[in-house]
Amino acid sequence: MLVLYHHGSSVCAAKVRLALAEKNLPWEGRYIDILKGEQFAPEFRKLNPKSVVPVLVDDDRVITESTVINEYLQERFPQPSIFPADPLARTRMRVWTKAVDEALHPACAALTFITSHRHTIAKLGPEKMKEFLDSTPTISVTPTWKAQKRLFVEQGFDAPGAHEMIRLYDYYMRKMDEDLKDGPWMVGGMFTAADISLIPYVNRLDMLGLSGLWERGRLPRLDDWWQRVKARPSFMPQIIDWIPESLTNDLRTYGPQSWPEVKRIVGIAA
Ligand SMILES: N[C@@H](CCC(=O)N[C@@H](CS)C(=O)NCC(=O)O)C(=O)O
Repeated sequence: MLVLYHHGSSVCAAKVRLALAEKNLPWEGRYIDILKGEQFAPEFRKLNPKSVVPVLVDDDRVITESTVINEYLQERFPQPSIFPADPLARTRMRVWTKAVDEALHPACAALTFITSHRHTIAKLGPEKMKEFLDSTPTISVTPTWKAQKRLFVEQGFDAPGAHEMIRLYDYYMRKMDEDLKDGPWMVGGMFTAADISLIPYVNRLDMLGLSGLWERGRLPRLDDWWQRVKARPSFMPQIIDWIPESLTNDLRTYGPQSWPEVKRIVGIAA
């Protein structure tokens, strides 16, 4: 039996839920509320010392890192495949899954905390919020996440590096649009792990009311890809339905308030 430790707001966990659905694999969930600090519980830390979701347990085998988990699922359950057959297309897919892990994910964590999660965390009250920030291990979402998360929560857009992270996010949206010239999917005609890796990150911007980054003709190929993604049967149940209502409300309330600032930072004319 496949057991997934996950959370509704986790982009990385969403990648794995999508892969499981696209491969028609049954799984059981263990819900870890990462905005309440459940990832810091000693039992979970035994599974992943970084205190991050997702974690996949396949019988007694523990697998961490969302991209590695999706590779494992592909190798263990090859059909239906989420990897292209052609080795060169596979390299293009992996360049994308690597970019997500190395750059887009830290940019997304920063943007989400700056625009919305800082307000959600504040609702914990000062004592619980301090405990939440203090509990992050030294090596977590990234090797510098502990200190950065605190600054993003405390200072929002004024935190050091905040603007660079937002420009980095936008850079990858533009890069997606460029690669989609060979579409309809990220590496050509087949829906692959590259699309799966990117969907939760585009959805995050959409939920935060920041879809102006690609709409109104700015990134038309990305806009079309996004419509195709939303029409897939896996989209609603694996992405949207898992996001708790209170969190959806926070993302949809606080996110759009930051659009004027985001627009200014990436240089979209008024
Ligand atoms: N490289 C890891 C990153 C996992 C990660 O950053 N998970 C986030 C949610 S997407 C998390 O659990 N964060 C907990 C925290 O910020 O304390 C992966 O791809 O699985």
